[in-house]
Amino acid sequence: MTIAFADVRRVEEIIRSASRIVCICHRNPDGDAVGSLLGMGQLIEHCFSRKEVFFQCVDPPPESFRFLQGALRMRSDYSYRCGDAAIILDCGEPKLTEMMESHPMLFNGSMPTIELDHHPRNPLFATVNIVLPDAASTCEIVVMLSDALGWSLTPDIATCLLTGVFTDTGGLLHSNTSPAVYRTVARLMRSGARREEIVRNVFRTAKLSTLKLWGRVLEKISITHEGGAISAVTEGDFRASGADYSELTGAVDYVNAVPGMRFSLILSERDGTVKGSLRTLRDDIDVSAMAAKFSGGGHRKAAGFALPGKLKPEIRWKVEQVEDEQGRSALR
Ligand SMILES: [Mn+2]
Repeated sequence: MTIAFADVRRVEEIIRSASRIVCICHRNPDGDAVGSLLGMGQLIEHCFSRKEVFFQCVDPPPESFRFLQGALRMRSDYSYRCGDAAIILDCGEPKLTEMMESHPMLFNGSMPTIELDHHPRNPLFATVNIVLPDAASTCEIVVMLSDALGWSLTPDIATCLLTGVFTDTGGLLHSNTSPAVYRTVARLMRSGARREEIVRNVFRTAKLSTLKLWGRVLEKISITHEGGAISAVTEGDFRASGADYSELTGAVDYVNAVPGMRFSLILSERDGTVKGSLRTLRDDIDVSAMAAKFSGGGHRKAAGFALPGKLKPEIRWKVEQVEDEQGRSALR
């Protein structure tokens, strides 16, 4: 897994020629999106003191990532000026930026764009596309690129990047945790990444509202004929628990813990959209193919989709009449 030399040079050229650089990550940003966005942008600031860098995302960073340096600089109101270049991070497809209508210049070739991503079916929509499906996280790619360019990392930047490496591997537990991931972790810790800070803020902190939401998710698990563990979260569940949408992240790994399942799925409802989050532990199941049937995508073992609509609760109760030893009928 390497970045082509020609791409490294093209990235260098685009960054060198731009006076303003906007870094963009996907909506509902996760740890890898926030980490790679802040890591990449602040690397540029650290290496080129004269460049202006913007951190753009249509949604604010989830609270658990606000301890990262630069997180409070994330905005949703970037406006294009001449001399700009864009770096798009962790976006498996352009629509995940939610900027296609508001900022067509990002997608029609009228400004130089660089895309750093690890989603396998990425349509390669930027001027330079560094898309490595074998990378466990986009942060891993940012580290490779930075090293190829001879840039230096600060402890704060290394902490941003290690956050994405940790979250996209589920704390180094998912099957995508390759030897390269451990090398990247070592590389970042040598640069001063504060591992304990990430563990405390991201993996060992859960708000009361999050725990209540997860309680609802776990309560509602059901097993399908196809061997799936499925749960669903309605808008009512979000309201009742006081949780916001980002707090659902991670719950699917618990649903996926049911032994013997082929896959797990959490359906969730927000603003007229039903989102599906799919996981599997099995090598012979490709959940990204399942997600693709609903116009979604992702990785073989972790994928998702979003469809316009609402969740319709369907509760089936069956009344079965049985007779006890005395021949009396009873309802069971
Ligand atoms: Mn990612």
